[in-house]
Amino acid sequence: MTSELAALNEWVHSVARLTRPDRIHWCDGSEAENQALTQLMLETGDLIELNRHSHPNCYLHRSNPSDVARVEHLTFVCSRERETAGPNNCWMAPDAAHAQMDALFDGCMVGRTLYVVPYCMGPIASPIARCGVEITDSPYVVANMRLMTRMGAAALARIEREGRFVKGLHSLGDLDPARRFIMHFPEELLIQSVGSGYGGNALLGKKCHALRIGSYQAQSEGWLAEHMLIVGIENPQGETHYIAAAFPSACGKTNLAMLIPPAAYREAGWKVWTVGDDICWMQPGPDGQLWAINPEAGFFGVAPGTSAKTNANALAMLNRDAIFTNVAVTADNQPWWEGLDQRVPAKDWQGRDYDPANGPAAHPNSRFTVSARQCPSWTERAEDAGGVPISAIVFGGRRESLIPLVFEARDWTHGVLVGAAMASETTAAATGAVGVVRRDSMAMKPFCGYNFADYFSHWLSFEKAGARLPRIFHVNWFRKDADGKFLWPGFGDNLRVLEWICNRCAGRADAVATPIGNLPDPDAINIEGLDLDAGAMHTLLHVDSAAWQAELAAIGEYFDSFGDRLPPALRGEQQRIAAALAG
Ligand code: GTP
Ligand code: SPV
Ligand code: MN
Repeated sequence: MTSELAALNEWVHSVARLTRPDRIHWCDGSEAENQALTQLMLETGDLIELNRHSHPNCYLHRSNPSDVARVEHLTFVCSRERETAGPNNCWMAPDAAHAQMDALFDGCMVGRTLYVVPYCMGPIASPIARCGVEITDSPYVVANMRLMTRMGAAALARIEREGRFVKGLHSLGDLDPARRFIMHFPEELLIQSVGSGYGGNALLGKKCHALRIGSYQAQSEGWLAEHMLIVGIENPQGETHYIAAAFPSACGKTNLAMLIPPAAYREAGWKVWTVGDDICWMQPGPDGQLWAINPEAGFFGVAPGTSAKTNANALAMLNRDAIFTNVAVTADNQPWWEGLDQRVPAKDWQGRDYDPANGPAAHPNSRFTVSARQCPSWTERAEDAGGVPISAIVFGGRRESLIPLVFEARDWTHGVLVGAAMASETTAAATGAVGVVRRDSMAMKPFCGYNFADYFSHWLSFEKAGARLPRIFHVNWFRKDADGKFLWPGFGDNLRVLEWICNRCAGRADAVATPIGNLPDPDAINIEGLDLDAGAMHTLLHVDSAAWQAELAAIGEYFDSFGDRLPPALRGEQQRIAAALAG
């Protein structure tokens, strides 16, 4: 055995001595292994087979009703110094966190199997990719990691070659929320999670590794780990622009990543290519551009609202080889959720006979897990070791008022301010109140593994000699009228806005300069064929100076919370815009 594998082996055995599993299983990612695990989960009830005619090889998992979303208040960054974690993270001293976690892990796998899950985040051959090993006692986690990452023998071979990997230790524990913690030790490249089997808390390659530990590594190594989709927009001339877009959880990344162009655009020859729907790792190439990979291999997407009308590509990939978590089922055992169609479900997400008095049939944060290759708009470019070049970075939030449909930052520093100042209404993707506007810088509030002030400085540092950085934009698909109805049709029609963005990148579209940034000319967005309310475009592109002055003051207060660590360039930018609005 090489010394690299010996080190991994030693770690696995030290974990086994603490957690005392009945068995240890090293995952190779094979089909035979997956079938055996599926069989086991059908026997234990962890999985329920769905209608094998309409949905072959699809399964339903019902999680513990207290364990259905990420838990930000139980998620910690345990850096040596509190200031390294910053005001944007819960912090615990590493020694205290280790003592607490060791007590919870003590004997937690008695009677269970310990699975060793080697995985690679990104194409196996990519220099931007990074490996990890997750130890877990949940076969559901193994099955999901197999879809979401490059899991098994190939990842283990890369680990053996490189000797470098992020360690993740996960146990379901007893699923009691009082004994649930998701701990990150960035200086040790270590993640420990106990008491939850849900997505981002338990599939440690995703938010824990690819974003929290990833962002920490990216800061010291000169790259970016972001909560962004990556999509290619090909125009009728065959020119493709890759766009990376950061929207908070449940704010439209999966939908935008696999958008289907409106009929007239399709007929004209527009195409949309999906590279990623949640996470983007990018680094400057020798040509000065930012090159991006999707570190994931699958989608863990929000089910409610997914329909033939809103996201036909998603529906098309969900009729085979998929895992559904906390959705409802119809009388003939097909998966169902609110917004799918007019059928009435038979059982709700908890397996009870459906009764509207109990609330939605599918949990609002119910999800599907599926291999990215099943998406009709998926592109082989997602396997490119070097990634794809990014033309535009787009920030966006869920804001019923104030924020225009689209605007463009004047330059990189302004763009970093636009990202840092982002705010959005909270959603069901995390526990807690829904619909409350909060600052969510770069959609990374729950995911940045270090102090936001240092993260903003890191973003600013990309502007240097030779850099050919993407243009930065902000969008808002969620403006509402006085009756609470969305003003913009959204979904496929968002391509109309992306068209303007691509045209700006290619130097083909005009813009109107305002204190908050550059907005499209009123007729620069193609609204042909849309049934918009009179005045909708005016409202969507209006800059309300008084309301924006209040917003800039609020952004200034938010920046105050980072004290002296805030980069002065951001403060200067905020003051400059505030003055321009007042003037
Ligand atoms: P995470 O996986 O949690 O990171 O979420 P996400 O950002 O990928 O969000 P997703 O695309 O799954 O969308 C979440 C919800 O927003 C779904 O219910 C969608 O139907 C809805 N949604 C997405 N795009 C639009 C849009 O353009 N307009 C409107 N009104 N709703 C949208
Ligand atoms: C999100 O909440 O942003 C998700 C789902 O993408 S989770 O994997 O739970 O983080
Ligand atoms: Mn997400």
